[in-house]
Amino acid sequence: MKMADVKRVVCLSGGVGGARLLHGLARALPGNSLTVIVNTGDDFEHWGLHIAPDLDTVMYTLSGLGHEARGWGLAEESFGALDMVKRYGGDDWFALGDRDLGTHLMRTQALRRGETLSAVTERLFTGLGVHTRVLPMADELCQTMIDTENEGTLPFQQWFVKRRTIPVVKRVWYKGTRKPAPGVIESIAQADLCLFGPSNPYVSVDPILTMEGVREALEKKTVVALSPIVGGRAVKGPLAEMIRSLEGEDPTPAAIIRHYKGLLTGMVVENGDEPFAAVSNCQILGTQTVMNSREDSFQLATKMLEFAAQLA
Ligand code: FO1
Repeated sequence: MKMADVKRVVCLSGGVGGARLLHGLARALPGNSLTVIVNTGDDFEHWGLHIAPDLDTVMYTLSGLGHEARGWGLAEESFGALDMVKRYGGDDWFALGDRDLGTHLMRTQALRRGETLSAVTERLFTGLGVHTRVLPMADELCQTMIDTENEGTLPFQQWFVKRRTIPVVKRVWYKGTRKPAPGVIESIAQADLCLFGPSNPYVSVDPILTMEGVREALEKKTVVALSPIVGGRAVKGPLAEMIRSLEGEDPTPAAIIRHYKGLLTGMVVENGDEPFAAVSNCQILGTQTVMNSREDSFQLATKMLEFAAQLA
């Protein structure tokens, strides 16, 4: 397929790395052609509010309001409310900023009056001037649960933020709905290309794949992933250790390809990583994949789209 014939693209995404690629994809594609399906397995209730970290990371990144270096939260932020919670002896392990709180208040209020997560997500994105179509993977909760070696089962944020990913992971599973949000299956079915951001397979992409019909819809499509492993290390987060503990393998792009069990048509890997990505029936493009600027994201998105189009 020629790039000019690509009309609809779907990208599955987690938080930080995925959001950086999305920024480039949104720039590289004509308006209305990109649909993003975001992991909500990280969602949880904190201080009585519904927090959706990956949706917010995508929203803040696409709107240009995000904290570039940290990857999550807002760039211009203060933590006065958090300081007060600390003084009262409340839960202070999850850093909600003062401006960020506005997002959680609006979302929680809307959910309590019966609006769906999809509907409030659309309203919040539009409010920040983001017109890319972004769908949560589900309207109801489906929470990523981590079985650890020494500390039992922890909900994702307790393991990731409170325990700083120290407890060794034995198993990852998903508790809650399997019903995808409206538009999820349809957007995949209508897509010319499907992409996976450089997101952690176990805690960012797999939750989306467990939604009913998602894997089956993707099996009919050209699916290209951006490798979250570069030079034998995770670009961000605990993925390398998870591959070791969950698969008993070294962290390589090939381990990620095998994990998806035949779902990937192609993978984009870092220059030099091609020999570590050799798995039959999966085509490889080696290029610069680490995104240190908006220009890097745009260049990488363009190359990934051209590669995927050529495989379609
Ligand atoms: N990540 C942290 O490591 N520590 C935090 O205190 C923290 C607060 C936070 C607040 C709002 C938000 O949207 C995200 C936040 N994150 C924080 C990031 C987030 O929990 C993780 O990066 C994702 O869930 C993993 O994709």
